[in-house]
Amino acid sequence: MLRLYQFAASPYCAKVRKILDYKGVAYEVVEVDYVDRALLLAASGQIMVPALTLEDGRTIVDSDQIANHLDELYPEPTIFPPDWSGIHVALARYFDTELEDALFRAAIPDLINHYRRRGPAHEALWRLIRERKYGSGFCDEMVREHVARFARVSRMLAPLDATLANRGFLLGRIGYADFALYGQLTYLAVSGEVKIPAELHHLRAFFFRMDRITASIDDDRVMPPDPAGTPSPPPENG
Ligand SMILES: N[C@@H](CCC(=O)N[C@@H](CS)C(=O)NCC(=O)O)C(=O)O
Repeated sequence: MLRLYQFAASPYCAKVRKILDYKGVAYEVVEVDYVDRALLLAASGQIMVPALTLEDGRTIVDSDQIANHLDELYPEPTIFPPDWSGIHVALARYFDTELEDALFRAAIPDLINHYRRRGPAHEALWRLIRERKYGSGFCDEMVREHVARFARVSRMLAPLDATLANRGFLLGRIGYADFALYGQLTYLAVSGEVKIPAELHHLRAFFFRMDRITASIDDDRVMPPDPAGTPSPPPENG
């Protein structure tokens, strides 16, 4: 069985989990302790997640690399629809960089609480790593600016909400960009409550639609109704 090393709050790990679910590949999750990454280091030779141990015993890292490997190893159903692969990759790159940066900043109060619940050493190390990267005082600054940071995220997400008004997935048929967007949106669910703004109801419906993907999706291609009562467009229309 495949083994996924993850941090529960990592958007890149959420992307990989959902791709595995979509492909119906069985896997087990190893929740890596933020302050003791010995198991991850032993398996992958480095200390970042996601890392995935394959059936042949190799462990691969980086969600893009993992996605490509999984599509080669388990080609059906593909996450790179023929002729649409390039645009999926380009969109996913934007979600995993620029959109990630904005969502991460908006999620900082919830991320601090997430790591605080795991203990003072977890919170302290998490903050230290962020402040080394973004400068001292960064985390508290993001907490103070939370309203503005959240408003910026809403503005960035609005065109995606509009895109999803008439289709189930970003480019019609489900593909890599949908998995990347879903992963990044999990930043807005770190607290357990889904905080995608209510006015972005197509995007909220998309999130729940992706959330419900299990190995059974490819068997019948039928989605259960969206929780908000929004009728689901057919999963494939393009
Ligand atoms: N480009 C990588 C990014 C992975 C990444 O940034 N992982 C974060 C968790 S979201 C991590 O392991 N950070 C190390 C740390 O927080 O110490 C990917 O797509 O997998």
